[in-house]
Amino acid sequence: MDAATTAGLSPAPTTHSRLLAWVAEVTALTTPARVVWCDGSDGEWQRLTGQLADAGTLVRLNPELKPNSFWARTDPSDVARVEERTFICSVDPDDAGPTNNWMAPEEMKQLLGELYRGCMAGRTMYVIPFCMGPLDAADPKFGVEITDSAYVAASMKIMTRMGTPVLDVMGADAEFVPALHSVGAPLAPGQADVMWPCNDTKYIAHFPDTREIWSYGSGYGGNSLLGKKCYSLRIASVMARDEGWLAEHMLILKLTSPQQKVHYVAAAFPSACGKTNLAMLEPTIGGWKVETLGDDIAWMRFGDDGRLYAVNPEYGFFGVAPGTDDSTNPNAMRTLAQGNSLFTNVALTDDGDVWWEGMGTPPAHLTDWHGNDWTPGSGAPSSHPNSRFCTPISQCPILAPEYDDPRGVPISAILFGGRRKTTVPLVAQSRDWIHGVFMGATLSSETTAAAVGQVGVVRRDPMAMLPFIGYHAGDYLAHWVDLGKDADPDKLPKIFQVNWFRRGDDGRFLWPGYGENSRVLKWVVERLEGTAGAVDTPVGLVPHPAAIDTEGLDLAYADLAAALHVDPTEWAVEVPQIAAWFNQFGEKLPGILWTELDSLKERLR
Ligand code: SAT
Ligand code: MN
Repeated sequence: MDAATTAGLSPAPTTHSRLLAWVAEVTALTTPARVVWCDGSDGEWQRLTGQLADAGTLVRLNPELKPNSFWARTDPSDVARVEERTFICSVDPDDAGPTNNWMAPEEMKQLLGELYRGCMAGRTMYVIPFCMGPLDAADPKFGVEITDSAYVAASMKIMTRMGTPVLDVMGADAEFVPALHSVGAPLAPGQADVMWPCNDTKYIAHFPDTREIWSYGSGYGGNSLLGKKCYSLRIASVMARDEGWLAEHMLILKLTSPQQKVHYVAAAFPSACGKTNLAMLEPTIGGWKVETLGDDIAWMRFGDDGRLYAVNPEYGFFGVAPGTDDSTNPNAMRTLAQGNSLFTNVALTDDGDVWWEGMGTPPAHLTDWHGNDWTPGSGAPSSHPNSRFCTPISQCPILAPEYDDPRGVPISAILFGGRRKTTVPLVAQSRDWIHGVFMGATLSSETTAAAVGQVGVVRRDPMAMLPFIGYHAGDYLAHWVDLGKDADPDKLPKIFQVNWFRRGDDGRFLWPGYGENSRVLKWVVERLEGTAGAVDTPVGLVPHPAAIDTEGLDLAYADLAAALHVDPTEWAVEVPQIAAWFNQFGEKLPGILWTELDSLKERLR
């Protein structure tokens, strides 16, 4: 079947023969009713969102409150990433390692090939050329997503550089990552569609050896917007291993001190632990300024000057909605106020705006994420804890102008953070690169609603990349170690560990977080510039409470001291857990990380 004729629209807008062949092959396999090549235009957005609104998948929000914006509700079973159904299909099972699900590539392709057969019947197949990172990069990273979800096509316009400009730069033979997605819900002739088509059977499959992505059964962001976690982390981490760079789950921010000194900071936190809030932070200390470059993913390469430069491959924010408001993240609220956004699984107000938990006093009536009437007495939250906003990065009022610079920005500091009630101090600086890699390798966090499964369980999450490393985690840690070996230590970013989430014995947060985290960033900068002191503790260099600027902050000294406290008995519990964590990587774990663990044990004695 010929894609262009099936479309009954314009002919395929490319002469890229491998792309045309792949589109023809997928068309023949999945038998869509029509094929549409996405051009990325505003007209196309209007068409897609209009059709989705007609179909009942989207509800148009009040244009006076949220112009050109829409509310979506998913099937209640399709609300988060499905890590159990996510596979790294390397040829050698050892390349997937103990932290990934593995299936042989031929076996997965056979299995999914059967599921894909006829799976787009009655639907439109969208072909979305996209580029992760600036199009004018020296080595632009292209992808093409084929999907039968108009919601995905519309979301990809926000999250990536996509459409005709990408095809133009791809020309006739550029390399690209083929990324196939289907919701797995074919329509028989005359069959009415449902609001959120998806399938109980789900597979999120990656083929790192051939750099392909096949996703089936889910329409939810992280499972279906394949440029994001699937490409920019799982596949890109493999590219990065092979090409000597890093693809990381990190925000990028620009920090300017009152003396007008600029530092760029990258920070890794697991999903739903506040990356978007930190990326858009409004400092509470005078004279400091934060600007945003990215809130989720950083690609980092060494520049000719020996420094590590970071680029945000994305073009939008896909942030957790609940907890976001004018006090916790005013810049996100200003970004959203401009409209042009999709909101998924939040609540709808009676005047056609969105609402979610954390926005202050709830209205007397809402439509909740299930589509039901909701009142403050309803008992259950109005919004799913992993409900999301999807909004263009260009609307961020504190966007750093260099966010679009293909050379990226030189990183001075890397923060590794997790959500831990106990043990881990508010901030600690590593002694050197290897100690910093050890901090990242042993990072742990309580699980959140961003992935299907139990919430609040502590798990190790190396560099906040546990669900996103596209190869053996031991090899990944060795890659981090190796990059430091060849680099000039003075030019390497300094590595810090942070924990905004430590609690007192009474369960209350010891540190206020949000904008107040600027006080921790200030100490980080003072460490970079050699002007702040630190206490040498068994786990790293920790500020004395007096070294944190608390001017204007209503915080008991005892709470700050407790937030910074390193308790050897708590850490003694951690040591065997780290050893068990390391043991599963066998020979692949760089020996130097065992040496780091031994030194930690020694210092704890
Ligand atoms: O749904 S996403 O995977 O894109 C968000 C996240 O879990 O970080
Ligand atoms: Mn994320």
